[in-house]
Amino acid sequence: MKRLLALLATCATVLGLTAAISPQAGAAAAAGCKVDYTVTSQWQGGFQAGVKVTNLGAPVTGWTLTFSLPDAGQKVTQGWNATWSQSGSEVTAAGVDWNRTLATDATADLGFAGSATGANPKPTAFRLNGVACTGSLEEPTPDPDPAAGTPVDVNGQLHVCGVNLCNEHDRPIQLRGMSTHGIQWFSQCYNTASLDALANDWKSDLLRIAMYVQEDGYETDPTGFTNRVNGLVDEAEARGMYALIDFHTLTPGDPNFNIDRAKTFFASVAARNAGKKNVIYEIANEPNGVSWSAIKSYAEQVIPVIRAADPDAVVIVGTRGWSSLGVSDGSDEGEVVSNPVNASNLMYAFHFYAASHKDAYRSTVSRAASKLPLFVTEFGTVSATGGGAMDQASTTAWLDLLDQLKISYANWTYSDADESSAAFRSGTCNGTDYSSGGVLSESGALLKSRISTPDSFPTS
Ligand code: IDC
Repeated sequence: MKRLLALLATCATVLGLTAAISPQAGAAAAAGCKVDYTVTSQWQGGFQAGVKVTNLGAPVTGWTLTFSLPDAGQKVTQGWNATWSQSGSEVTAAGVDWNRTLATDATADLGFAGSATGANPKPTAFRLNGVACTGSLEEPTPDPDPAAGTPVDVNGQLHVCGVNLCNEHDRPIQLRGMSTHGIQWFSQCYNTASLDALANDWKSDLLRIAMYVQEDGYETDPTGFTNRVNGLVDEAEARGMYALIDFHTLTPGDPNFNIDRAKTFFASVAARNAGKKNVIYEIANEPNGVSWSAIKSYAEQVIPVIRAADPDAVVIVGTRGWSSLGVSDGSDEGEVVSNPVNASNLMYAFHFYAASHKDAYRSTVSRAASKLPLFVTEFGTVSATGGGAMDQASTTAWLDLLDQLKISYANWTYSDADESSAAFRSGTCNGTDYSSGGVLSESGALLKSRISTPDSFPTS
């Protein structure tokens, strides 16, 4: 009897499908919703998929997306950006706090990892709050005319526009790229072959240059480190990538401890690089154990030094609690919103480590993104120690969210450090191969697959 019911259900699904592709039925149900379903990767016994749902009807607050998985061997094992459950072939994804309100034409990007023991057909019968999503069979339309050229060719000098990072055409863009490890330890990883791979194979839009101030960094040799940073700015420029100059303060956590060094360093790099279009200045990596007002005071002293030499460059300032917008210190973005840095063309840094920082941090970013210009100048796929297991589900939830909000990001690290956050396997930088799949860590493989997809920089 059970089997018969299942069979009937399958027939109903197939019938539903047939009805949906007939032109009359498609036109009649156009007001419901649309789903773009994409299998982003597939392997023996499993797969990962993205589900982008667009609400074509009246605004909703609180929603449930249901669909069925046609093959009995298909099971959702993990999901993100929604609360997921499965009963038989029926899958349910319920909106979570940062996407539960969907205006008309608004979209939510969900995803899941699944097992598939047999065939892995596309799901059917997508319904949003019970209404059929007749757009589910549409193929996404490819960008008819993707802009040619490198990221810097296409976007030119950047500036902050509202809460976004905009290009020279005054259109919001998202930059996706990688951060170096500490250049005092890993300079062997930044050479012609590795930077070619970053620009050409990874199609990275940016290189973040992490110049630690302490821990054998800048303070031990200011001239030497300034020259090394400038050299990497030139390497990035030659390959059409943006260069994020990161004054990597970490311990001590109060950036004011380094304020004289910051003024000297930024006066020099800003004067030297003022004529370039590819430079962004990040003035304090991760303030910690210090109030927002102390960070703001530091920023208001360092920014004028940069502006005096390079008036039009974007500047990014770290936030309280290791650049968590205060969340890791029990605060939130409110302290910045109510007391912003007195400077224009400025963005605020947000950092996360996917295995440590999850829903509460994502909610903060979703909320803050409509009030503050945010740039994820550093994040890891692993725990905040830089090690431990990669959290694929949380990383994917984060990256989907950043894509949706057009928030730029750089991943820690483009290096072969002996820790799971590194993109390359230990020992890679002793050789010359940065391109084959074999040199990538688990984290590197995931990041390369995300960063190397085509950019869609608007030019008009
Ligand atoms: C870590 C490195 C590790 C190094 C340590 C030294 O991964 O090899 O020994 O710094 O300070 C941050 C920091 C970043 C950390 C990273 C991982 O910005 O410097 O790198 N992390 O712990 N914030 C959160 C995590």
